[in-house]
Amino acid sequence: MSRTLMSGNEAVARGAWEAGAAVGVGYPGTPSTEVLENLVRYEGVHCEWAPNEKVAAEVAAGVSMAGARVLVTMKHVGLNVAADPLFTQAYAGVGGGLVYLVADDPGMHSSQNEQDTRNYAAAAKVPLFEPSDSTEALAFVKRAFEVSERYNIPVIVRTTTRVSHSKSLVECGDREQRLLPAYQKDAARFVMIPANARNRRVSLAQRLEELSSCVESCDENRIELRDTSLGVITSGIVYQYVRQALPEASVLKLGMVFPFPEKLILDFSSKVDRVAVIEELDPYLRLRVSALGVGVIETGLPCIGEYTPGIIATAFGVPAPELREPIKDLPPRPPLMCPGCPHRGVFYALRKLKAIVTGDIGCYTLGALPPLQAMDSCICMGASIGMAHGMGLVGSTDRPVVAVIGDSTFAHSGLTGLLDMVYNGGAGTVMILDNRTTAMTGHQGNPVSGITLAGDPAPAVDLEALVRVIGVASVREVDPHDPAEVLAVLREETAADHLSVIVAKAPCALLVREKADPFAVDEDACIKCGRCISLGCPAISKDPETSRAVIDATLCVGCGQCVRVCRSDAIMPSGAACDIGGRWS
Ligand SMILES: Cc1ncc(C[n+]2csc(CCOP(=O)(O)OP(=O)(O)O)c2C)c(N)n1
Repeated sequence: MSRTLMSGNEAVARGAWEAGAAVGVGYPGTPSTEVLENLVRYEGVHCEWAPNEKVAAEVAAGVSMAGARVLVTMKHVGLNVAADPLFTQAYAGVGGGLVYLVADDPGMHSSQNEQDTRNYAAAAKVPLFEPSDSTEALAFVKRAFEVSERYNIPVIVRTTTRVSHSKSLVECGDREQRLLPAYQKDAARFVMIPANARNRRVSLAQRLEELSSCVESCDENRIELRDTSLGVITSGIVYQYVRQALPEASVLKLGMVFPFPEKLILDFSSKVDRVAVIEELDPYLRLRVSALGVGVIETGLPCIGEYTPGIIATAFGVPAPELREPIKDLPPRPPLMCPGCPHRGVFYALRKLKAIVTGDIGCYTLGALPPLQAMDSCICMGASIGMAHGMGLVGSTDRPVVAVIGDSTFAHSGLTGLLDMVYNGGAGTVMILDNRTTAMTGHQGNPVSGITLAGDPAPAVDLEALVRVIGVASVREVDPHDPAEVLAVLREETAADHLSVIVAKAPCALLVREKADPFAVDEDACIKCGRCISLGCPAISKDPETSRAVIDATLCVGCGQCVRVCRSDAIMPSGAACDIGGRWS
């Protein structure tokens, strides 16, 4: 046994390894991404990225059916994608233990919505554990594997951003050695035709009944009696906040929140004068506690966003615990595309085209922000193509409609949208921004990038060949660092009456190790038109005295986009004449 400082994500990975998991599979998404990136470093466990969460859950279902333990990871919105296999897997049950690590993001630090995965556990009828720190993250994952096998059911471990990314001490143990049983067909369990599913539905009810007694006495749910004038029912990271804000209060700390421990709630409530329920996001616990007839005091705490110990203390009219305050008056740092980002040239051209852009999720979503502001929608991964098709069906605008999607997002859920357009005769324009990586979540490999999670080479899907073979009429490739070329091709394709895919191909600027020579502005030649500045490159600014453009040589990576959009040939490397092609006319 050794004690180590670990983040919640590192501890989840350690827990899966110690539990003897044979496979880890998932799709990246903050705050869950580092789980697999850590698990892959351990001996004896195979880890891989799937193109999306549904596929990840299905791979996990196969591993489990083959008798081995498996961890499947995703962020909260990923469970929307994986919900289909999860709900029916609960009926079928498991072979080897099957644990879903689902990371919620209260406050939407890096997500398109706030979702409370506890509701999914209740809806899919699968047990859910909620660790409040790294120690519990490790322990609960191991316990989740035991529960999964003992009760023959997939289990969710739900973390939130603060648990995933905060560090605390954990006790590391050894890896459980597990033998792989010989495969035995059990079609009545795994073939979910209605006749079998009806039986499994009854079986699921029985398994939940057995689990109901487990939650009443499990170690993960515990009563901490202190001053009995106030009893707080809580779970997850909020337990830590409650301990800081209300150190005297008695607490019922729930580590397993589905099935719901009704007897334990009633027992705790009978021991305290007043009951408060404190939880982030949805009133998951509060509604269930109230339904038992327990009077719950009004705290006025919101169901939106993240809590802090201070927010809880204020709600209870007690002094906020002394914590380090965030530094005030820091200069605002809005998210920006990096210098040399290939997405910038694409959005510059789309803005010039005055296109309606149905966007998608990735670094390129920053094209929605000033100064480019060239995106009209971003709903969920893969939505761009279906939305462009939908707009085309109504035909309410003369402006060209262009769907813009990244390579990882296209592999995740864009291909089916494109199939829909081909199938239904959609005549629109789709741009796939192929920067060879899943940049937004930290450069994970994907089916287009040619690299596996373990860092090994993989076949890289030929996007042009792929879209051609499914029936896209026109397939073009452009250099996104050449906005004039992008605009010219966009003009041609949006004017044509056919379905086209334009692949903008250039690696993510952060993957280009060799920085090209920086560019500089010739002060005499600059006519202060502001075109280069409207690219929104962090390396270019306006000199407050002369209003001329200035390039910060320490930031410039020499991508040449500004050279190409300059009206007066004022941008060049080291003062020399620049022979870069593709100038904007
Ligand atoms: C269902 C779902 N899963 C995961 C995520 C997290 N996520 C957001 S964008 C993205 C992929 C971005 O990669 P890509 O499309 O290649 O664009 P890039 O960032 O490289 O420009 C991921 C994994 C999410 N928002 N929704």
